[in-house]
This record gives sequence, C-alpha cells and structure tokens, in this order.
Amino acid sequence: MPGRAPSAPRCAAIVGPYSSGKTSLLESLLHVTGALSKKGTAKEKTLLGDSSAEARARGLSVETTAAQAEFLGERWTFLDCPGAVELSQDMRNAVLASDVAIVVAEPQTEKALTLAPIFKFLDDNKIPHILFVNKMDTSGLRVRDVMESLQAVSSRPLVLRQVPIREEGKNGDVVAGYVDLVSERAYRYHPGQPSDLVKLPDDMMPREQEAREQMLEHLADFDDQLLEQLLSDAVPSKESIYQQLSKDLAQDLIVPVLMGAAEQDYGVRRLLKALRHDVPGPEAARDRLGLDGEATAVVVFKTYHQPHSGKIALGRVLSGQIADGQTLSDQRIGALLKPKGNGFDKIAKAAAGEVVGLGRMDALKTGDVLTASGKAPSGFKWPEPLAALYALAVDAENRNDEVKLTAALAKLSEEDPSLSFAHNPDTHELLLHGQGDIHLQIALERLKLRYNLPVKARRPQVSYKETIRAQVKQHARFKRQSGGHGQFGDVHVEVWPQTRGQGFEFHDRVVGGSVPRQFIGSVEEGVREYLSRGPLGFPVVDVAVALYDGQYHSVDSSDAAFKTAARMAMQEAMPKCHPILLEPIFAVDISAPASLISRVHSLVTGRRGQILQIASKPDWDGWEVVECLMPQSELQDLVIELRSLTYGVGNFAYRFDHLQELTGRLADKVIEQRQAVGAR
Ligand SMILES: Nc1nc2c(ncn2[C@@H]2O[C@H](COP(=O)(O)OP(=O)(O)O)[C@@H](O)[C@H]2O)c(=O)[nH]1
Ligand SMILES: [Mg+2]
Repeated sequence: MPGRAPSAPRCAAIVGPYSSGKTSLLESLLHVTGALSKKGTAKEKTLLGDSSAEARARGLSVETTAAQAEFLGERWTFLDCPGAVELSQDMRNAVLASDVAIVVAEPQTEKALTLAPIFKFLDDNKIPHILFVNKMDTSGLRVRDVMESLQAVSSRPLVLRQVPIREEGKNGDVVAGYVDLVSERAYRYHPGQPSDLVKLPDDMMPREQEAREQMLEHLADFDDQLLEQLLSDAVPSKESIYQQLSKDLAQDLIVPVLMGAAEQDYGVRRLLKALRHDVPGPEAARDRLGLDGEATAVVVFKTYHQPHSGKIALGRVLSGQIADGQTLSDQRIGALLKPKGNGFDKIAKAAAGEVVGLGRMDALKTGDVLTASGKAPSGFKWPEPLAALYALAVDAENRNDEVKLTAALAKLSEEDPSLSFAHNPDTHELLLHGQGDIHLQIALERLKLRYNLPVKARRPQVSYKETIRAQVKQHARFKRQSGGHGQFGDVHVEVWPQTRGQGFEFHDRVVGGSVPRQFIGSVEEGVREYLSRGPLGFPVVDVAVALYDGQYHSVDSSDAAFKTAARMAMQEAMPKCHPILLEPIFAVDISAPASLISRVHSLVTGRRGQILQIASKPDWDGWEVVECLMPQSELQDLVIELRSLTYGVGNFAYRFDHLQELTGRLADKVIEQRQAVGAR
C-alpha cells in the first residue's frame, strides 16, 4: 500500500509439525531480507535456527530461536519454534507473544492431522495465523486435496490466496510458479531469485476463477458489503479485498494460505509481502494478552541459561519504550540485548514491538510481565504449562553431584515450563516429568553437555502399597540383660484390616497401667515404623492396630525397648494377616480424533484398562474422549504408544483414583522384584 507509514516492529512465530521446513523457512526469510548473506542447509546442518549442540545432534530444533530482519523498511523478529509434539511448550509461549503465526505445512494429505493441535491452540487463543504450504518443489499432489485435508483439522476457513502453475518436467509435473488470486497475476519461480511476472497461462483460467471465487465467498461470510457485491456480480476492488483479508486475519476469522518452497526461496518474498500488509501491529497482541492500558509492558516468553552469558530472558515489548538500566516491576534491567545470529548484541533502548534479551534479571520466568507500575495487570492471562505425560527416575552418576543436579534441573525447568521434577516420597526417587521420552532425553543431554552432570535414568517405580485381609492377636516381648541396666518391653497387640482409604489407626486399650502411659507413644511409633515396609516390601495402608495389654519393668523398661517390642509384634503378626498387594489405579481421559478412537479403545483394553465412557470432546469438533481407569504401571509409557497410534496428536489427562487389590501372576512378579531389590 503506497504512502502507508511503516509499522512498529512486528513478530512472527514460525510453527508447524516436525520437519515441515520451519527452520529452512527462517533461513530463507533471513536470506531474502539480506539479514543472512549465505544460506545454510538442513542437509549440512548449517541452519541458523538449529545451531545448538542438541539440535545438531538430532537434526531438529529443540527450542525457540529468535532472529531479526528488515523488509522494505520495517522490522521483524522471527521465532523459529520446535515442531516435535513433545517440545510444543516453546511454540505455545512464542505464539502468545507474537503478532502472527506462520504455520508451515507439507503438501501431504496424510500428515494433515499433525496440524490439529497447533490450529486448536492458535484458535483457542485467537492468534492470527497464515498457512504456508512448503515443499511445493517436490509435491505432485493437487492443492485442492491438500487443502481439503488441512481444512478438516482447522476450525477456521482456510482461504487459498494462490494457486500453483504446473509444468511438464523431466520426472512428471513440477510447480513452476503461482497465480495470485487477488491481483490475478501470474509469477514464475526462480531458485534463490525473486519470481517474475509472466502471462497467466490460458489453461489456468478456469482453475484461477474457481479458486478466486472461493476466496471471495469466504471473505463475504464476514462482510455484508462484499456479499452484496458478489450477489450482484460486481467485481470488488483489489483494495477492498486486501482490506478484508487483513481485517479477517487480525481477528482470527480466516487463515490465508500461501505456498512455496523454503529451500529455493520460492514464495518467500510473497509471504513477506503478505506479512507486511496483513499482520496487525503489537497493540493487537498487547490487547489480546489483557495488557491494554499499560503504558509500558514487556512479556517474557522464554528464558535461556547459558554457561558463559548467564541467564537471558527473551521478552517482547508490547507497549512503551524500555532502556538499559531501567527498573520495571522492581527489577533493574541488567543488560538490554537484541537477538543477533547465534547470540545477542547490546542495545541501549527498545520500543514497542521489539523482541529483546533481558540479561542479569535472574528472577524472570516465562509468563512474567514487566510493567512501569510494577503490578501485573489484572486482565493479564498466560496459559498454564502443559501437564506432564511421562517421567523418568534420575540419579546423578556421581553421588556427590546430587545438590548440583537439583540446581541444574531447576534451571532447565525454568527454561521449559513443561519440564518439572519432584521427589517421590513413596519410592524415594527423583522424578523428571515431561512430555515424552525425546523431551526427557534432551534434558538429560543438556545436563551432561551444559552442566557436566552425567545422569542415570530409569523407569520410575510404581507406588504399590499393601494391606491385610485378616485379623490377628500377637504377643511380643523384648528383653535384654547386659551388665547392669537391661531392656524390657512386652506388648499384646491386635491387628485388623480397615476399609479402603480409611488409613492407619492406632488404639490404646490398655487398662490398669500394664503398659505405663509414657511408653504408649513409643509403641505407636514402633508400629508406624514397621508399616513403612510390610511383609510384601511395600508401605502398608488401611490397617488398625490396638495395644490391649503388656508388661513393664520398673528399671529396665524404656521408650526404645517398647518401640522394639512393638516392631517385633508387627513383624510376627503381619505375615499371618493375609497381606495383599494394592496397585494404584488412575482415572485417565484419553482424547483423539474420532476416526482413531477404535485404536484408543484397543490400546486401553490392552493395558488392563477399564473403559467407563466414550464421549465427544467438549469444544473440539471431531474429537472424542475415552474415559477409563488404568493401573499406574500401564500408564507410565502410555504416551509413547498413544502417539504412535495417533500420528502424535493423541493426548491424555490423568489423576489418581484408588488403590485396587492385585493378585495372581502379576502380583507375584511385583513382589518378587521388590524382594530382590531389598530395602532401598
Ligand atoms: N524439497 C524441499 N525440502 C525442504 C524444503 N524446506 C525444507 N525442506 C527439507 O525438510 C527437512 C526439514 O527441514 P527443517 O527446516 O529442519 O524443518 P523443521 O523441522 O520444520 O524446522 C529438511 O530435510 C529440509 O531439507 C523445501 O522447500 N523443499
Ligand atoms: Mg526446525
């Protein structure tokens, strides 16, 4: 649009499934805008976005990379987000702080489903997004088939803005260029070069007309004037179409679709022009996040801990201006930086729209907002991190490193809020929780590479418990005569089962002082100590113990002696009470597209699950939820099988439900393993 004032700096997050070409697109965007003089390639592992050691090792992006560029006098930050489902936390945080998301997809109908959770997140949060169909240089598929499969997973209409021009090549059809459906002009692609205007091929006319009509019909759904024009066969002006496109994009009513090939720079200049014209300025993101009315606001969407540079928080200035050394929300900006290549450059100030690095602000974490007033605005909202779906028990290889290990894990989980760690009091294991095995393996690799902390990881133990089914009475006497002062304690206890969930109870039924008051607490203590590891090797629950008689000695009795006597009584009694194993059962809600729900069904039954209900998923069209009960032991690696059955998109939520008796071969195996391990 001639005469238009340059926009404030804007920010586009590049998102999409694994391997769709996001990092290649970043490379191309930087190259085309002149920010990068020499293009790297995925094959040679020289892409800017994948320059970390973890990324190179895997050939996949493991965290968000920010890079800046200028296009026609306007400034842009591009955020290349990891595509792997397990690493989607970074993607979520990045799009929230951006003005637009560029969703990169492959022209393959069978991969369309992998976009469903991405579209869902963008639409739930009303984040404007453009779809870029990449790898058109290799696609033989018809665009309308690709569009149909993608439309099936988007709640917003996908509006095609270009159609490809195909030509006969050596190995069949190749895409040679495109027709722009607004200007109705045809362009020919040139590898690494701008495309040039060509005559619209005659045989393309019917297809072009059809696609253009569809585009206009979609737009008319949101504009009465345009609808009237179409109904009366009037031709809407180019300007009015452009206006409508940017208006609808800004409100997340439609998803404009462009195409190209990042590796050849095909369609990338066209994409940049669409971004330039159609993407709203930073005020829209500010208002969307509930930060309107703030004179100065910076939202933190990522943190990095680097061994050499310390901690850097990546933030987006959404209103006002900030300067190095300034105090915001009671924290002084220790260093103001901007992303540059693989690192950062120092800057003095930054204005609304810019993405900045904030150094030496150690308290900052993702989802924080810095304001001049110091208060987090009441309307500000940032979604909760993804809940953990998988865990590993970890130990430092070197025992002396344990303190260092928790400190390093704290840093990693701060960088990535979907990673967390906790001590399991039942099993005494340090558990690392995350989104899947790759996610946790990357964390382990970072511990080793960045913090020099080699770690052993194994499958966590299940929190089995045990209880009893019979009632017994037991007498035990602890007596020791050694030199002068001896030890003496004598107890009669009764042990019986409680109903499930009732817990442990201790009853004092001593009459006539056969066990003096002051020792009764020690008897209870001895019982409790014993119950931390019952005859099967697990913590005992739902048991009641009564002390109903005993004897004492006026000189030799002591707290310690009664405690020991109580433990001895329990040791004798419990094996006679028909001990039984209890297994934790979880309530699990597994969601997947309806077309795949029969797979989920067999997955559940194959894992000793009990299906309670299959229902349609609220606010997710075409998705269903299988509600079931499943043993914890089967839940531990559920995510791995679920993803492999559902193209990676299946998900679940879970909570502890109850303990259930486990008998037979499975129980025998669990007990046998426990006995072999011994007390930890
Ligand atoms: N044919 C073709 N391959 C591409 C194109 N863009 C990326 N690729 C390839 O797709 C693979 C994944 O690329 P990458 O940019 O790492 O994808 P990301 O996981 O989405 O970041 C690599 O092997 C690239 O060489 C393209 O435009 N055309
Ligand atoms: Mg990548």
